[in-house]
Amino acid sequence: MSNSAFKMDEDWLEFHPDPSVPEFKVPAGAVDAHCHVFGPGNVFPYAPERKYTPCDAPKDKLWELRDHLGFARNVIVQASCHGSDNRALVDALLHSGGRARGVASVERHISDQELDQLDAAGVRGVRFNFVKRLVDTLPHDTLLDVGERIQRLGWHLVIYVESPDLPELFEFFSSLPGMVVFDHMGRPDVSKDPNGEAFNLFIRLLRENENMWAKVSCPDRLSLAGPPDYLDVVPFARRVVDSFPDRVLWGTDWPHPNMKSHMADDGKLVDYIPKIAVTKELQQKLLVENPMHLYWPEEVA
Ligand code: 0GY
Repeated sequence: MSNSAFKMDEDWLEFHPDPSVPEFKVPAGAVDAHCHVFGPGNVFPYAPERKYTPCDAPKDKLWELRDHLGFARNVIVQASCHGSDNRALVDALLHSGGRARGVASVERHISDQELDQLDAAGVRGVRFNFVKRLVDTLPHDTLLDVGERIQRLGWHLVIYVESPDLPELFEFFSSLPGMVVFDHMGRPDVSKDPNGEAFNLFIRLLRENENMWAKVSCPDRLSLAGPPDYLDVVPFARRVVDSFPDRVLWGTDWPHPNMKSHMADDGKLVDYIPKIAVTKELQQKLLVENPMHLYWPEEVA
């Protein structure tokens, strides 16, 4: 596949062309709660300030994957290559037949009216990126300001941060208003002890702050052992699921931006789920109840 308006990075790994059919059957109504749409670049240009140029990963491909894996819904998360231009995200939400909700990126000067428009399209949260290779400036002030302003809409914050940066950000994150979701378990170093100091701090953050949730996603990104089982990530994700069964989400992370070691087979990623959520009850919470509570609360009794 090639971009019509943008040339993807030389070392870009494209999403898997033919993912396997998962052996694990996700429960009815399951939500893929972390995935992206990219472009197409000739319709929705990538942001000038982006740190990478991806391959196009348009909405129709995402719907195909959703159906192939057996999911019912998607939560589409704005990625840094689109900056704070949420048009590709909004377009996907408006063409999802109500089966996708979104997490946007916004600038501090966004108006209440613009926030209302995003809300009408299906946005339910705002993402702030503290991963230094992906952004030029860290968003402390904007986060506090926007974090307060989105409370009237019932939205939540999504934070992408890496484990080495958590100690200095711990107090700041603890002061944030409303619900806060951490991407990819705060990116632990899985060569370390899942019960050691670094991951204990992430667990403590969630234990001390009942407003905080975690995505137990991206074993492919975190693993040093590699595919297809990503066994070195399992103890970390299991610990989070077992400790906070009502505050965890799971997503494919399709189209897996910035993967360098390999490209995940999305079907195998689904087969990873029962290793980290080991009972039917935990699977139901992880894949259905929790994401429905956060993204489609009006449909939950
Ligand atoms: C992910 C992870 C990555 C990229 C982004 O916004 C982004 O560009 O989130 C990454 O490079 O680790 O969640 O997609």
